[in-house]
Amino acid sequence: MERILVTSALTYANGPLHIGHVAGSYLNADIFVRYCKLKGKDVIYIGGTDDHGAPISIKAEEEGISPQELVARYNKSMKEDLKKLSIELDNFSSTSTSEHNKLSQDFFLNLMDAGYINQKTSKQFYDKKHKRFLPDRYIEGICPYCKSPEARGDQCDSCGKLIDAVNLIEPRSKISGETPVIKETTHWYLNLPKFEPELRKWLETKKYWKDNVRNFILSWLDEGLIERAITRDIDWGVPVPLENAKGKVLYVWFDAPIGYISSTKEWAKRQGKPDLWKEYWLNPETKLIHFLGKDNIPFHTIIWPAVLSKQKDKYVLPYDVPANEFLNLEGQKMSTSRSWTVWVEDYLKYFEGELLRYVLAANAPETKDSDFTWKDFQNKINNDLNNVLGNLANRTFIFAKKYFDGKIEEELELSESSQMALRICKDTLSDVENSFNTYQVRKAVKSIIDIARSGNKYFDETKPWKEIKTNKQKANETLYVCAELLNAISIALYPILPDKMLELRKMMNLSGKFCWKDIWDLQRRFIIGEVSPLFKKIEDAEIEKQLELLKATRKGKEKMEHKSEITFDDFEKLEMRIGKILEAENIPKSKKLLKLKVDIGGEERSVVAGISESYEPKELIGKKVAMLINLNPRKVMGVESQAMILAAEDEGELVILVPEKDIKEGSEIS
Ligand code: B3M
Ligand code: ZN
Repeated sequence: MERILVTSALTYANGPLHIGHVAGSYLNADIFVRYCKLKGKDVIYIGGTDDHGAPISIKAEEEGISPQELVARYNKSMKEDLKKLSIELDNFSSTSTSEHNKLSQDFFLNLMDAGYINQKTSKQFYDKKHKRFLPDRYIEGICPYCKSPEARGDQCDSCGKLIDAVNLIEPRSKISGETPVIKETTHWYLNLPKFEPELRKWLETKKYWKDNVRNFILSWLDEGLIERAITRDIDWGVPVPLENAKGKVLYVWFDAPIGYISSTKEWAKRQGKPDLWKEYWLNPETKLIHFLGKDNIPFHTIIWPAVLSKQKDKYVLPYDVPANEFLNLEGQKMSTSRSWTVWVEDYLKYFEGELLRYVLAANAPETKDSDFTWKDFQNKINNDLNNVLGNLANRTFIFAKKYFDGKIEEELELSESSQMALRICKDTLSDVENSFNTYQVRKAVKSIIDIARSGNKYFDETKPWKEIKTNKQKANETLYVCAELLNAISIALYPILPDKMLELRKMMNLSGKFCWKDIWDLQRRFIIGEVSPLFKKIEDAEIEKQLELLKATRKGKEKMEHKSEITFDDFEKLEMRIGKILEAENIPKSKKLLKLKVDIGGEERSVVAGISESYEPKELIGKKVAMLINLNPRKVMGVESQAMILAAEDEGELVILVPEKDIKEGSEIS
């Protein structure tokens, strides 16, 4: 029997869930799973947190807590956030369980027995100050391929290439910031070149994979596979199960995908059928589908199938790997370290979870990077959901309640335009099926909203508000056709907006059990029950608030750049006094400069100040301000400046410094 096993990339448990995770692999997987369920397929959805690796131990060290505490915290918070977004995994596990440790060690030993692992001594970076090796993300430097300055020891985020840390240009230790030394260490390597012919043959059968995924793999293979170390010198991870490997752990990317299996095992146990996982993983008819972001492609399409294929048990290999590209935020690359992201828990303080599902689905980074902007969020909710879909439901229901006591009769004899409206809907639904089957969520969303759009047009053209006066049946016909469209939409849009569509069906007294079979059944009456608007408009002020919050969190995270220290003697050289502005005027042809005349205590100075974008000349006259008066005089646009006004800058706005109470001009500042 065909079974579908869907996974979402296991998220590093070093921070809470953000919209990049949702758009990258959770939402698209959830939508696909919900669609499969609509179709009555046997599908399970598995995921969890990736608890190992340098990002976790670095973060735990920073916070002064154990890695175990850290991962438990984020595993819990992610689980909660996913639930609030109606992302329903059958099991959400973590890779720091003992079951997972054991399974990963078995995987390693099986590969070793099969002759695919070699032990080698190699050179590695070592931090002398902290007396430890620096694997992967413990080291940063310039990418040897694309020259990005922020490459890490294992991978470059800019070009996606995997990196051998010793090839980094200008390497520096992430813990001490110092240039590391090179030391010898022993590791175990996966002999990828030995897999190459088999992998190529297997990939030949994957012509149906998305182009972005295939291209990525082909370029990888063409560069030639090399042996990859699958062990590390750190103390957080799955211990290498060998006598001579004390203190070494498995590389996080070796054990992480095994987490899909350990999570499925955990699920089976929870079902009270501990062997049930085998019916998925050890069944050649299972379709194993990994949803993930593009930076995870090589691990899932080359290393993971290689590892899976040499186990004692005969595991199914990935059937498809529908990788997404990246989601940017307001035109810039998302970055958690720079706080340029939207955390799900923050989002949920202001808006409903399903609205985010809609916008991320409509704008999914399926074939190229896409951009999340708050303005687009507002537009999509207000236009597609409120003005188009919400409006169709609202006008149909209100009309039915007002003139027909909520009862809409079926109509067998339909006018040309009614038949046409139904035909458009039916044709579009088969496009929608095709889109869902091929993970093209954006297209599916667009088609479904188009059904609602054509429904509104049909409503406008048939004018039931006119017909009701002369031909009640005609008015009923319009309502009947619109109700059929709404029924179809409620099922087709269920994978994207499950709770909203349940609400919609409740208003129409339709079954709350969603099933694709019920999408087309032109033989029924509808009874409209209690109705309320499905969506409400998002106001400009709500969006401005989000933009402000985004800017504010980022500002807090920006590193302040400091100048080098000076001595007190240096400071003493500055002569600063309070000056009173006597005159102020614009300097012709200059956008920023004002010409001022200032009294610094019985002596007048001419000053050029770059503050005209923040102040009008006349508001300055009479003000007392802080000034530096012994800077060499300079000519600016033909005017001599004999002193400087002190001002502070806040997001481009200059604010002049004034004494806290009125004091004499000429008073010295110290
Ligand atoms: N944790 C990388 C990531 O979160 C990694 C995925 C593991 S999937 C088995 O993007
Ligand atoms: Zn690069």
